[in-house]
This record gives sequence, C-alpha cells and structure tokens, in this order.
Amino acid sequence: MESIYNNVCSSDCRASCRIKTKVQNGRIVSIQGDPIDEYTLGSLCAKGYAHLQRIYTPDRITYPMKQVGKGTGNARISWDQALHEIAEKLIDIQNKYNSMLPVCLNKYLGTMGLLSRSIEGFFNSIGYITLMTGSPCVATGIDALDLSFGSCKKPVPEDMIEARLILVWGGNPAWTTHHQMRLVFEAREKGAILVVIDPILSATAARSDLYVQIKPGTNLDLALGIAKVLYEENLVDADFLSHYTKGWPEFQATLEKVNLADVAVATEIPVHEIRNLAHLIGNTKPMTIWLGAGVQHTAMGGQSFRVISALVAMTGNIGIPGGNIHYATFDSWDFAGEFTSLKPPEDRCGIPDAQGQHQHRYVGTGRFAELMSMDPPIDLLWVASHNPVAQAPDSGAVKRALKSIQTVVVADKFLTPTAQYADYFLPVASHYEYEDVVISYWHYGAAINQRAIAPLGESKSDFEIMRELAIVLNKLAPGFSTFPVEREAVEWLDMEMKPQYPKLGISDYRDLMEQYRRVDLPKVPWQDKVFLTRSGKYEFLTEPALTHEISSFAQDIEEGQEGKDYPFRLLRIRSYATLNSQFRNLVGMEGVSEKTKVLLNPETALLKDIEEGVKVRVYNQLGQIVLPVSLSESIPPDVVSVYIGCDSKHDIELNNIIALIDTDLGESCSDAKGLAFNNTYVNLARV
Ligand SMILES: Nc1nc2c(c(=O)[nH]1)N[C@H]1C(S)=C(S)[C@@H](COP(=O)(O)OP(=O)(O)OC[C@H]3O[C@@H](n4cnc5c(=O)[nH]c(N)nc54)[C@H](O)[C@@H]3O)O[C@H]1N2
Ligand SMILES: Nc1nc2c(c(=O)[nH]1)N[C@H]1C(S)=C(S)[C@@H](COP(=O)(O)OP(=O)(O)OC[C@H]3O[C@@H](n4cnc5c(=O)[nH]c(N)nc54)[C@H](O)[C@@H]3O)O[C@H]1N2
Ligand SMILES: [Mo]
Repeated sequence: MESIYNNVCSSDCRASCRIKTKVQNGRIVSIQGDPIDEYTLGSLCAKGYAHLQRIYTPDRITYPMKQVGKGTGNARISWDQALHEIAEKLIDIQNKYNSMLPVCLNKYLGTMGLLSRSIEGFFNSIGYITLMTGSPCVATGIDALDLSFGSCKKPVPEDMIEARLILVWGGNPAWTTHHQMRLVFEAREKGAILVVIDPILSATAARSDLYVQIKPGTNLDLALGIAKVLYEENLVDADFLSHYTKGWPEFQATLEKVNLADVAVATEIPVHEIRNLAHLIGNTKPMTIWLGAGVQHTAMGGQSFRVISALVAMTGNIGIPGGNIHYATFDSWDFAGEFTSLKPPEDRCGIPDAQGQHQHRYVGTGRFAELMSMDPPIDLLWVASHNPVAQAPDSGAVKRALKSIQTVVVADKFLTPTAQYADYFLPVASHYEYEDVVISYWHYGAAINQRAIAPLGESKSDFEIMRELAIVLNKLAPGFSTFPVEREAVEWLDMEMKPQYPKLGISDYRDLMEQYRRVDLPKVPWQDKVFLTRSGKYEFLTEPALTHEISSFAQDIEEGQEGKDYPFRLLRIRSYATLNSQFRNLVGMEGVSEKTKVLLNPETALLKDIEEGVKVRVYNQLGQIVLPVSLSESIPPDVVSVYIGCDSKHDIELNNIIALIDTDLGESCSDAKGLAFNNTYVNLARV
C-alpha cells in the first residue's frame, strides 16, 4: 500500500520547507520538496533529503535508557520504569525543599513544532522551576531592532527582488538560507548589486559583486564610518530623518567624533573602500540589509545591529519595497499561549516578583557553571531540543554541571554528547511520526505536519512524554500537576492556532493540508512610518536606548582577547550539510560535506611552521582541540576557522574552547544577554 503525506521540516531554519512523504507498507520510501511551497518551489536542502536516512539510521535510539553512574554506559529500561522513577524524583524534590526550584529546564529549538511547547507547559503545570532562558541565537538581534524600530519586523522574502543593493552583513545565506539565494540571484538579474561584508571569503561572498573583508568584531566601527561619510556628503534622506526619526541630532554629534582614519585602522579596510561602500549605499535605492548571525555573536553585536540599521534609516530605505532589514520576525508566532499560560497548583512557591507573584528562577541559557552554585541547588535537569555539550560555550563547564547534577534527563533521538551525561535518556519521535504545525519566522508560511508513520520502536513525541509523565505524577501524588492530560494533541493544536486562523484565512489548521498559506503580515513593514517605539519614531540613540550608548572603538575585539598569548580569532563555519550539531552522524553525508578541519591562511601556516594536512592543536585558556589543517586564502591571517563537516568517526567538540562571553543586549526580550561565540581567541601549534 502506498500513501503520500504532507510534512514540514521542523528544524531551526528559515525555510521550514514543506515536504511530500511517500509511505509504502508503513515505511517512508521517499521525501521530496512539496511544489505547493511558494518559498522553496518544491526543493529541499541536502539535510532535508537526508531526513530519510536520519529516520532509520541504526544509531537512532528508540527505547528509554538509564545510566546508573554517569559514564558507565546506558542500559535499556521500560517507559514505565523511566516515567515512574522520574516522577518519584520530582515528588521527592517538592517534599524535600517545598519548592520546585531545584528542577531546571534547558530547552531550545531542536524542533520548531508547535506541540513542543508542551514541554514548557508541563513544567508550568508542576511548579516554579529554574528556567534556562534567553537564546544562543536571536536575542541580541531582537533587542537591538526592538530598540530602533520598536519591534522586529521584516519584509516577505520575495521583496528582496525589488532591491537594487543587497548588503549581506555577517551571514552566509548561500549555505544557511539557500532558498533565499534564488531571490538574490533574481534581483541581480534585474541589476541589483550584491555586497558581502565578512572576514571570511564565504560561499556567499564568492558569489558577490563586491566583497568587503572586515576585521572580525569591528562591525560597529565600519557602520559608524559609513554613516559618517553619508552624513558628511549629505547622502541622507532629510525628509525621512526629520519626520520619522528620533535622536538624529545626537547621532550626528556622535558621527562628528568619528575619524575615518581610525575606522580604517580598526576594520583594516582602507579609507577609500569605506568611502566607495558609503557612496554605493547612499546612491543606490532601494537598498536592503541582511543582518546575519556573525555580527550578532560578537560582544557588541546588539549595538552593531543598531548602527547598521541606522544606515537603512539615514538613507530612507525603511517602509519601501526593496528596502528594510531582513532578519526575522516572530509576529508570525502569534499563538494562543495555552501551554505557556498553564499555572501550577496553588501551594507551589517560586521567586516573588515586585507584585508578589511567583515566578520561575531564571538563568541564561549556556550559563551552566551557575547551575552548580544555586540555593536551593539543582537536583534535576531536563534537556530537550538542545545539545548544549556541543553547542553551548565552554563545553567543559557544561559537562561539569551535567556530572554534578543528581538527575539529568535528556529527550532526544540520538545519544548526543549531552545525552552521554544523562541518567535517563528518553527517545523522541521524529516529526514524521506525529501530527504538528510549523510556522516560519522568515516567510510566515504555516504548514501542517501529518503523521506519516507510527513512532519508531518505543519513541514518543515530546508532547506524549510530558502528558504521560503528568499522568504518572498524579497517580503517585494526586493533584501534583495541573496538565490537562485528557486533552488530545489535535485539540491543543486547534487551541494554539485559533488566533492564527483569521490571519491564514482558514477555520481549522487541517485546512493547511493541501493549501499554501502564509500568516497575513505586511509584504513590506513600516509603510506608514509609524514605529512601535515609545516616541513612535525610528530611534537612533534615545530612551530607553540611552543606557546602551555607543562605547569606544574596538571594544568588541578587546572583549575576550587574553593578550598576545592567543592572537587568532576563532570563527566557526556552518556547513551546508549539517545543522548545528545535527546530521554529523549520517555517514552518507560525508560525501557532500568535507570532514571537520581547521582552515588557515597560508601566511599563518608559514608563521607557525604548519603545512596542508598536518594536525594542529588549537588551544586557549579553556582547552584544546586537535584537527587536520587545510590551507585557504579565504581565511584572513588573524583568523582561525573551524569548519564543522560530517565526521562521524572523529567527532570534535569545538565548543570546548569557545569562551562564554555576553553580548551587549538580549535581556529585554529574553531575560538573558546573548552569547558572543565569535569573541574567542586561540593559538596554534603543530602536533
Ligand atoms: N546549513 C545550515 N544552515 C543553517 C544552520 C546550520 O548550522 N547549517 N544553522 C541555522 C541557524 S541556528 C542560524 S542562527 C542561521 C545562521 O545563518 P547566518 O546568519 O547565515 O550565519 P552564519 O552561517 O553563522 O554566518 C556568519 C558569517 O558571519 C561571518 N562573521 C563572523 N564574524 C563576523 C564579524 O565580526 N563581522 C562580519 N561582518 N561577519 C562576521 C562568518 O565568517 C560567517 O561567514 O543558519 C541557520 N541555517
Ligand atoms: N561555536 C559556536 N556555537 C554555536 C553557534 C556558533 O555559531 N558557534 N551557534 C549558536 C546558534 S545560532 C544556535 S541556534 C545554537 C543551536 O544549538 P542547539 O539547539 O543545541 O542545536 P542542534 O545541534 O541543532 O541541537 C538540537 C538537538 O535537538 C534534538 N531534537 C531535534 N528534534 C527534536 C524534538 O522534536 N524533540 C527533542 N526533545 N529533541 C529534538 C536534535 O537531535 C539535537 O540533538 O548553537 C549555538 N552554538
Ligand atoms: Mo541559531
């Protein structure tokens, strides 16, 4: 028997591709892009096509496991045993501390499926816990754009075709957002110029009309330099500035103090190139700027985003087709919040806020060292949709925390480096195995994800795990959890999706089955030029942003630099064939993605007596990793770059040597500052 199902990729990615899944006799036999998808036009990326292999790969774990003594090896147990033992631990914690604060949740976006919100829902239903909050990814950028615009909004992807100048600043869409490149190329065919600003001659830079090689961490300096030229040479939109912005006079005063010669020294971009770039920006309208993760992951990432977006404001490229900032918008995630608004039983206590309301205790995500010195301490940690040993900064600290916490529960599909520290491993179903909904934060397409096959082995969706744990808890201690266990997944989806129905022109989420629908957001944001800041204007550097006044030059590159012992800035290149730590275990992917290696400029190699292919130690105050070298002119001499390819046999943990450094923003939207992964410095030695 053969059937076709509608699926959607739930990865943390801009594309959220719709998929047609062919099933024969209960087994998936093919995965193809769905031609109905107006963003992807029916194609997938290398990772999407590899889903088929990933579902059935022999190293996927499809039964619960327990490890008695961390590091001793996992043994298979039953769901009944796993859920009972975890439930008993939760009840013991409440009895011992009269508080659930010793329970900690660390979750991220391993899946963007709506039902994964049941995880937060479950923990809300049992008490006020310690919640690892913030984002390793977007918080810095969101805060920055919130300060300038009042809200983080973007045009539809297709609006990029209208641009005459596309400025990609610190992103590598050719590998991370490849469907968008179709639109970039379409714009270029119509005469648009593609400029890429990046320290590395990336795959995107290689396709650009103008590549500007910037010294990493000097984005703020370059943006100020360009703004200075625009201002000095009157390449600004005076009408926009006088009617729709606040703080322009103060920003002019800042620009008065900027010296282009200093900018050239800091950024290592000659003055004439800075002027050329400014002229291009000032004379080419409409212009759009793509803000990438490379800038956001620097210590001054937030402030840099603000000054880069000021270039769009100064030139009046806001609210017009082909203009604006392409970053992300979470306006498309206007769900009912049924899971997140669950409240625990009345007797549970948390941290009282100013109004005396109980709250969770918040710790920034990635700040695992803090978990080891809390009062009350952390006794149970639940990790889901996240692989912090591989992805959080300072993996050593993450591992120490995981070792020191009595009970670690990891819900995943694979025995990831994090799961190797689990006391309980809970096998999660892939998104082909249960019904769900995914909405894109890039193109706002909403898609239903059907259950194409039964969950493999004993695996369960996060939702089923949480619901069953709530049932067991209430059996052992009646009333312990308020999770409405009788409610089915489909009812939750319907409730969460209710606010979206009018915006999608549907009356049931299942209407999405054979239709391509996007959440109805403006194709071009800010057309009325009314901003959501307190002043209603685009704000350069005003309240409440005054507290984030622009600091001195090159502050970013000083942050994290431990003197001349570690002279090279360490940058990671995302591979087109992997997604963060995922897909590395798929053997077949080695064919399309090169193995993990250190990329060095030949000049650096010469200096360090290193040749192509030899192994080097990349080290700093945190530790070391050893990898083979590949020489590349694409890498500047003061940068060491690690390319994470697929290397199932020699999986390296780059983040062992990534320092935990805060970015300057992130707290307003997420209660924690962002993470400056790109401010790590290292040294090298031939092994
Ligand atoms: N194939 C694939 N796609 C992905 C992912 C993946 O792992 N693989 N991850 C997804 C996720 S979670 C995210 S957040 C997005 C990120 O996607 P992008 O926003 O495209 O970000 P990156 O790929 O990290 O590219 C960052 C670029 O910034 C450069 N850079 C580093 N420091 C600086 C600097 O100081 N200034 C400037 N101007 N550039 C700098 C780097 O050299 C790099 O080329 O991709 C998503 N898509
Ligand atoms: N050095 C360095 N570190 C970085 C970055 C960098 O540029 N440089 N980038 C940062 C960024 S932008 C991001 S977004 C983070 C990403 O960090 P992570 O969120 O940890 O990213 P992934 O490696 O994709 O891990 C997601 C995990 O979720 C699991 N998973 C997938 N689906 C499900 C599901 O349905 N349920 C459950 N329970 N689990 C599931 C996957 O198997 C995988 O183990 O990494 C950050 N770390
Ligand atoms: Mo990310």
